[in-house]
Amino acid sequence: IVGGTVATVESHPWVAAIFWRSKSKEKVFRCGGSLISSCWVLTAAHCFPDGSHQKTHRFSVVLGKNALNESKPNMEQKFGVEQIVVHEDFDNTDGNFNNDVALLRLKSKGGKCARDSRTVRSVCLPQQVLQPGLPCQIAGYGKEKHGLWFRSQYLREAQVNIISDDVCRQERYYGNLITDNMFCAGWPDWSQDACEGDSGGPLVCEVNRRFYLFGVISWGDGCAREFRPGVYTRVTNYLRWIEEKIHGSSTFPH
Ligand code: 4AZ
Repeated sequence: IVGGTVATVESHPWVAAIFWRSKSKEKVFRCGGSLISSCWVLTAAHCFPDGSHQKTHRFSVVLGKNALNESKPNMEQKFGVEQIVVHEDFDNTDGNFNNDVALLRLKSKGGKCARDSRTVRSVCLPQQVLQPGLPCQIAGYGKEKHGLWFRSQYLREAQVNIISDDVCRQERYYGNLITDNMFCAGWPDWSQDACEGDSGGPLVCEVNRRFYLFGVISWGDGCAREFRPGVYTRVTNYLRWIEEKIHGSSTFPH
C-alpha cells in the first residue's frame, strides 16, 4: 500500500495472508485475500501461476494478522489449504489479467474453519452494482513504494475512489486494457494506491454502514503513478461463479 497508514486487523478482520512454503521449508508471503465465509478466501488467480493444479499442501492462510513477521497466537487463526480454485478463464499468456479471481478452501478443524473474533470476520459480498465515485478502502502487506525491494511488515490501509470505466479506458489511462471484469480506483492526487504484494487483497466500500467486497486487488502500471490507478477484479461479475464453486465443493457430498 502506497500513501496509506498502518491499520489494525480489527478494522479489516476479513484480511487473509496467503503463504507458500518453499522446498527449503521457508514460508514466503504470496498474496492477500479476503475471508468471504468461514471456509473460503477470495483472492487473485495470478497468485497461482500453476493454476488449480498447484500443490495445496505448500500453501497456508493466516487470518487476524497485524504484522507479517510476528506471531500472535491469541489473535491469529492459521489454516492449511484444502482446495485451490482458479477461474477457468483466467488467461495470462499475454499479460492480460482478465478473470483474475480464485478461491481457496481452508482445511477445517473439527468441522469448522474460521471462527468469528475481534480480529477475524468474513466480509459481505456486494448485492448492488458499483457506483463510480464511491469512497472505498484497500488493505494489504504490500510495498509502500514502487521499486522498493521489501514489503510492508505491517498491515496498511488506504482510501481510493471508484473511477468510471469511461475515464479509465481513455488513452491517457489504460485504454483498451480494461475489460468489463475490471474497474479502476485511485485517489484524486494519485498519492494512495495498492502495490506489489497487495494483490489478492480486498477493496471494500461502505454502503448503508456495512462494508462490501467490491474488488480484488489485481494489477496496475507501477504504483501511485499519475493516470495509472490500481485495477481491481469486479467482484459483482463473479457472484454466480463464487456461489457455484462453494456449493459444488460441499464438505457433505450428496
Ligand atoms: C502487483 O504487482 C501490483 N498499483 C498490484 C497492484 C498494483 C500494482 C502492482 C496497483 O501485485
